[in-house]
Amino acid sequence: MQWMIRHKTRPTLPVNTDCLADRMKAVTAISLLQILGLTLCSTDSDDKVEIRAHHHHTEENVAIYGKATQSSLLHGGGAPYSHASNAIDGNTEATFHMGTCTHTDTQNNPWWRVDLLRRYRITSVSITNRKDCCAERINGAQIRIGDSLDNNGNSNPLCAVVGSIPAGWTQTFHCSSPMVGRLVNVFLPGYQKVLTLCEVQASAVPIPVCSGSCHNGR
Ligand SMILES: [Ca+2]
Repeated sequence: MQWMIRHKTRPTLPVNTDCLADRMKAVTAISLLQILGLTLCSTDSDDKVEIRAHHHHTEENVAIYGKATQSSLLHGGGAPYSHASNAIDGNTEATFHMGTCTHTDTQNNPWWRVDLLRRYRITSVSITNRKDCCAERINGAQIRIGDSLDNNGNSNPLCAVVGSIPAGWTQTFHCSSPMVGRLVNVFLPGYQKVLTLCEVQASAVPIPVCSGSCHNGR
């Protein structure tokens, strides 16, 4: 029987466990690595175990690490203030002309999306609403989380629906249970709508990447 200990920055180290002493060393090493916060994963073979670095993360806003896009851009002179990335610039200033809010054109079913670039377990999403006007525009927006780009991601599972957010306020919407995905959409269904978001924050922890099933951390 052979145990394989892998680390993403180190070569694979075969450990011969043919005798009891070597087996005990391997078990001790695995236990120590688990204590250090590494993830133990099994491969398809019962004879191999993979150990991957996995830090025990606390929740944080992961949206700022992502890449944002939206269904349209306000036309005319306001366009430079309206880009999708303004909702993940880490700035909750809510006066539109400060240049840290998004703004679609007037259209049917506008949407905004952030690709988090990896999968996370997301517990809540916070939205900062525009302060200087038009606070009611956000009413009815749907927060959707998942991995599919079908319908631009707007058909992914629903986390929450925005009732209303007072002008300039940041309001947090908790999914009924944590949701896994790399895409977070804010979708505003309806005829001739405008979607403006001054900041979107997704509170989440990363999902460990394992080739097999993970026994510690998932
Ligand atoms: Ca912002």
